[in-house]
Amino acid sequence: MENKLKYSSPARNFNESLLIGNGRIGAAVYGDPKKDTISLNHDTLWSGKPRSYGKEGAYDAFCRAREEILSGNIPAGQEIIEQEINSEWSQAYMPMGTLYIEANDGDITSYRRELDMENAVVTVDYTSEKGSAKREYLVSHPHGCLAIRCTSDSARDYVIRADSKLLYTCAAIGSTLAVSGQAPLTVFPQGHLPKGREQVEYGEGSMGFTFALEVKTDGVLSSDGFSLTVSGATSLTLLLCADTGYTSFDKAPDKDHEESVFSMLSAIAKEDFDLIKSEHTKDFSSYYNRVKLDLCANFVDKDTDLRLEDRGNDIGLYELIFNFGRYLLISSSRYGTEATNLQGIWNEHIVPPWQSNYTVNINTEMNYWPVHACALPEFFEPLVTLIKKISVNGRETAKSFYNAEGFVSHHNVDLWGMTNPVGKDTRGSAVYSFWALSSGWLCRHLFEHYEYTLDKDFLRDTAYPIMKEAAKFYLCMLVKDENGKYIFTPTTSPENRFLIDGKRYAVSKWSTMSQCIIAELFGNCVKCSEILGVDGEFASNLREKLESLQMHEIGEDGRLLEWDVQHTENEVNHRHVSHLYGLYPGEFITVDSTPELADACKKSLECRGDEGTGWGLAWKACLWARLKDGERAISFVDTQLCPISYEVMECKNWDGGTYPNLLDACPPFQIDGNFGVVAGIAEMLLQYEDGVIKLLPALPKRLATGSAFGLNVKGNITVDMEWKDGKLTSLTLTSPAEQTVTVACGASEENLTVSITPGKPVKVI
Ligand code: FUC
Repeated sequence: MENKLKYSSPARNFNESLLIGNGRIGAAVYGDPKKDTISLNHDTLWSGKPRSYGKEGAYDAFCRAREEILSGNIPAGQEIIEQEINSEWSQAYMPMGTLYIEANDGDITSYRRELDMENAVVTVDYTSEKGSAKREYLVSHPHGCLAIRCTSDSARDYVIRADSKLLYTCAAIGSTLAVSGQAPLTVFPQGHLPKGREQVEYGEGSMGFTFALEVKTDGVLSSDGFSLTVSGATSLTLLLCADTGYTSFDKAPDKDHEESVFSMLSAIAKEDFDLIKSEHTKDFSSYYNRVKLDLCANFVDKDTDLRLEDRGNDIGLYELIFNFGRYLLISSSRYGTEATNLQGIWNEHIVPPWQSNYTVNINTEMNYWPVHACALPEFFEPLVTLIKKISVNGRETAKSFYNAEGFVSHHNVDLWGMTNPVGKDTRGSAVYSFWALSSGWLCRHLFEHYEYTLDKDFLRDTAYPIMKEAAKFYLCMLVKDENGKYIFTPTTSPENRFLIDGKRYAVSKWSTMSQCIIAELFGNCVKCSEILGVDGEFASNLREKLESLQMHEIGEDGRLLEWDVQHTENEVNHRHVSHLYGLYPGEFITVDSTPELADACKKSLECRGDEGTGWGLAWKACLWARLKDGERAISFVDTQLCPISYEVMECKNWDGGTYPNLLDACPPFQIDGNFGVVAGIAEMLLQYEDGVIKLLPALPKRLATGSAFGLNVKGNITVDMEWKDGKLTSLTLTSPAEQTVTVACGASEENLTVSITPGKPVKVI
């Protein structure tokens, strides 16, 4: 199994650095022995503070906009939305600081840099004029710190410094170096600077932060007040803790972070690096090794960045990208931490691309697509935390913008749980911001968590109460159209536009994705009511709406309709494929049960083309896998593995790929594609469709022989399987829940019925 990323030179920028993290602290390691750079993040360090999520006059404007759209005047309706409804932007995820380790090594004669994903340790082994040396870097979850050890066979001198791009002060005293600072109160997104404002503004009440490190060495330690100097050391250990003022999304960030950092640091300062490392690797590998994918690849003795050139032939790369996504998930989404944002927990920019926020019209959801299939249900909890925030703040938004019950969120969320549509005073903003469906989409994840884990307590106490409030919002909003169908209106289809008289518009009477998300939420609420034996009347109301809810339609050209009418699209190859939600992640369309709709999806995909952003490619891999076309599915993984130079920092043509450090290039770096591709590969091997477990449903020829151990499927079932020349040769199912399941193997029509006894592996084949 491929578990290592390997390089023969230090990173030149972030896109070549190696990422480590414990969900809270994130670090990007550059690994240059002479001047090492380690950029640091903390998952709660964001600009901003709690605010209100309503807007005066918004509901009145909404009513007027709705009237215009329903009467066919899209330009007038969209104008009202953009001028009178759209509101404040989200805040941004901040870089915390950078740590530098300088050493007097002289010329380097040999160099290796590796990330061992199974143990979550980065190592740099090198030889310089002074002899050989090694560096190890890890972020420990059990000890809550970043730990770095530099060892060498002869003495070295080091200088250790730190700084931050935010407002900060730095102090070095004794063996400690500490940085304290303040995040901005407001960061405006790139390209959206209101007149008379600064891109980055500081002000009262924003988030403070501290990080501090303790040095342990056999050398002589001194300091000049700002940096630490170590002379004549063969061993140097740095232990770093960090914290911010954040306590809760609805409270001023006023925690004493300095006090908390120093108490954490003093608690671990005595710990030996070897002990920290052994507890860390034990902890990390226990999650990482839950799943094992072996595609019988030949060993390739090449640096990882060079292997990307041979994508499509180098089978081990599929294992590597699959394992890397799981590695990133375990490193960034620990129980009790914040959900992974656009850049996971790793961001170096003070004005990051798209604020490094939660973009919830595909990106955040994609981050959590692989979590259950890859047997990491605990790592889903941070998303629940995020959903809980919006379920509170979104009540104000529902009331203020729509005069509706329940709660709603739009396309952006931040640490503070913002829920309003963004794009204040911005012409053209409706295409991304006027989309009130993320609260519905996020609820699919809550119900899915139950379906995988069968955790009824979670369903009763957490998932269903939130789902019900989300459903109430859409219930209030539905109106009957002239055909007697319930529609959610007006809306958009993220982030696509169509042409009217040669001009681009985005707001429509209804969109397929909006309808699908509502249908799914209502359907799942009905299931909850049955499982929990509650809310019978509410469920009947939902059932009644479901019967007349506008759903999929096929256009004259055989494609699935994206909007209420077959508009001429502004961009036929648009990167989003929102109207295919019902195929993936939704479960409305399958090749067997709805073949016509499946064909329409195929046509839509063909027409959209085979290019895309990193996440767009991953989504298409999942969609083709659901269409049972393994060859097409894997071709998107190959395109995603297309090397993107470390120097490419922004998007030009939405051509996605992979940076040298295997991070997904939207471009720029966006972590969603790394997670989406894991889901895509898992979908090729295992699906759950219409109550049937489908094994190897979309197996590409080049993955004809292999094994996968530990993948999970709905029903709390763990699947271990081996296959040879495209045929399943061994299958074992295990579950803590007694149940009888139906299993279909490969393309064969024959279904098997399997009875599972709790905790006892059942060998089916
Ligand atoms: C949506 C996408 C972009 C990008 C951004 C973060 O706006 O359309 O491609 O992923 O989110």
